[in-house]
Formats: sequence, structure tokens, C-alpha cells
Amino acid sequence: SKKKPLVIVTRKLPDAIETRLMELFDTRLNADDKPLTSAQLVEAVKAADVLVPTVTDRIDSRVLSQAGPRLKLIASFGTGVDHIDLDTARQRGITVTNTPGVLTEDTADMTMALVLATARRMGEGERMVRANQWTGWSPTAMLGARLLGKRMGIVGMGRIGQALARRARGFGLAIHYHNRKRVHGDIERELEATYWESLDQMLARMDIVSVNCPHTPATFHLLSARRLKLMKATAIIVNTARGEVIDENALVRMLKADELAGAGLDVYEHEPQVNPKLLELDRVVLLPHMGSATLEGRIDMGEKVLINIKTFADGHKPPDRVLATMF
Ligand code: 8YV
Repeated sequence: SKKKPLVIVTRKLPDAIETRLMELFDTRLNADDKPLTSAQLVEAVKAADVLVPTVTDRIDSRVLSQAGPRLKLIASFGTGVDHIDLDTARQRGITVTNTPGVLTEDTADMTMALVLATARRMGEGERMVRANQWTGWSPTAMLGARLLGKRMGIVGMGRIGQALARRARGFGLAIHYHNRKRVHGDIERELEATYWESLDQMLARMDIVSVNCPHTPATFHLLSARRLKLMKATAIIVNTARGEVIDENALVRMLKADELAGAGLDVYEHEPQVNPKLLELDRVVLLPHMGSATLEGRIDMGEKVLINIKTFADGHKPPDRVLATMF
């Protein structure tokens, strides 16, 4: 029989997935789950036939330039692929796969949770109770914003944007969206969604803005200082996509100056660093990149990784190939 491919996994994965990987392939796991240093990552790409990285591994052209001749597949554990230099991978004949679809609903749940938490000041309230500073109910205390009847503008109407829209409609929000291209008419009708070709014009009219697009060269700082200034001072913004899509410094300045009412953030420009100025602001809800963090979701992601590797090892095209030209 053929020699099993050497699969190097950079982080600790669910036990059931690690067991299957060990059964199927010659697998090297990372038992202590510490992110690899860049030197260790280079060692991994030198030795592996298949690399299984996560969002915490920067697989840039420098790392890929040191890849060994055996490396033929990068089966990423996650959907976003902005940590991988896709052009260089393609040039070197390395196939890249991801895990799309299985974390859509969980991420949409977390986005809606951030909308609610931010609009209704749940972070502030929780901190007050925990600090033993709650002195009793008052008619005018902790007043947030009602969702019913407000407008939500979704930046990026892919799978997660659409799943968010379905949830938001249940809360009585009117759905607006900006996307590179208009989504299918059936979906627009189902969601009663209004398409804005101009992001600028949409931003000026929204009460809630949610970022749900990938981070690519075209979306880096898409929500720039200029664009954030177009938003209403009463509006809130949430981001469960990638920190780089928002100019974080500009966002902090706007929040500090009360030119925006609040922000719910799951992702940051320089993870795991969080801009210390954000910590000083009451009207922001801050989460540690946990949008897709469900037990079920992690297993589903692992199963996608397994299928992608197995299909590739059997000599076929894996289902979740990411093409450099997609972005
Ligand atoms: C994961 C994510 O945290 O899939 C993504 O794009 O951001 C999250 O689901 C991460 O990717 C795991 O590698």
C-alpha cells in the first residue's frame, strides 16, 4: 500500500478529530496547543505533505518560500484564509482548502448576540452587578436602543450575512446590505433586503452596521475613518469578521467622541492584542474571537478538514479548494 502522507497539525483539535487523523494518516499533533513560533512553522512546512493550520498561523510568502517539495496541501481549520498567501501557494503548486458553511449559523448567532449586547448595554450592566455597584432599579437607568423598526446594514451578504439577516428579521429589523454584487432575487425577496451599491450611502442611513465580509486587500479598512464619519452618531457597529476590515484607531476616536453610540467586537486588527483605549470605553462589548466557538462547530470543521485531506490523498480534487482568484 501507499505510504501515508505526513500531516502536521499546528493546534490542538477536538479529540475525535485527532483520533481520526491519527488513524488515517501519519499525523503529528500539537498536544500542548501553544501557537507555533514562526521558526516552528517553517520547520513544519519543510517536513509536511499536508499542513493543517489555523487562523493563528501566518503562512506568508516568506514561510512558503521555505516549504519543502513534499508540501502539496494546506488544509486550513477555519473559513477565513487571510492568514495564507494564496498567490504564492498557487505559484508553488500547493492546494489550499478551508471549512466553509459549517460555522455560518454559529457565527450569525454570535453576531446577533453582539447586536443585542451592544444595543441593550449588557456588558455595562453585567459589569455593574459584578462590581456590586447596582443600587436598585430606576426608570431612567441603563436605557439602550430598541431594535424593533430599526435598520441593519450588512456589509458582505455571503452565507453569514444571510444567516444574520434571517435572525435580525425576527427582531423586527429592516435588512439593508452592501456586497460586491447583488445577491439572487429570491434571497433578496425572502429577506426583504434592500441592496445598496454605494456603501457610503448605506452607512449614512443605518442604525446598526454589521461587518460580515472576508478580509482581503480590497476590504482592508473598508470601514475607514472617512466612512465611519458618515454613520449616524446614534448607530452601533458590530464585527465578527476580521478586525482589519475596520480602521480600529478611527473607530476608537469616534466612540470616544460620542460620534458613534457603541461597538460589539469579536475580532481585532492585531489579535490577540486589544487596543487598550477600547478597554476604557463603556459602550463597547469585547469578545475574544469566539464567533464560531461551539463544540459542534469545531467537530464539523475538523470533519471538513478530514474529508479535504482524504480526498486529496486519494488523488482527487478536495471539495473546499480556495482559489487565489476568488479574492
Ligand atoms: C476560527 C474564523 O476561529 O473560520 C474563521 O475564519 O475566524 C474562526 O472560525 C478560526 O478560523 C480557526 O482557524
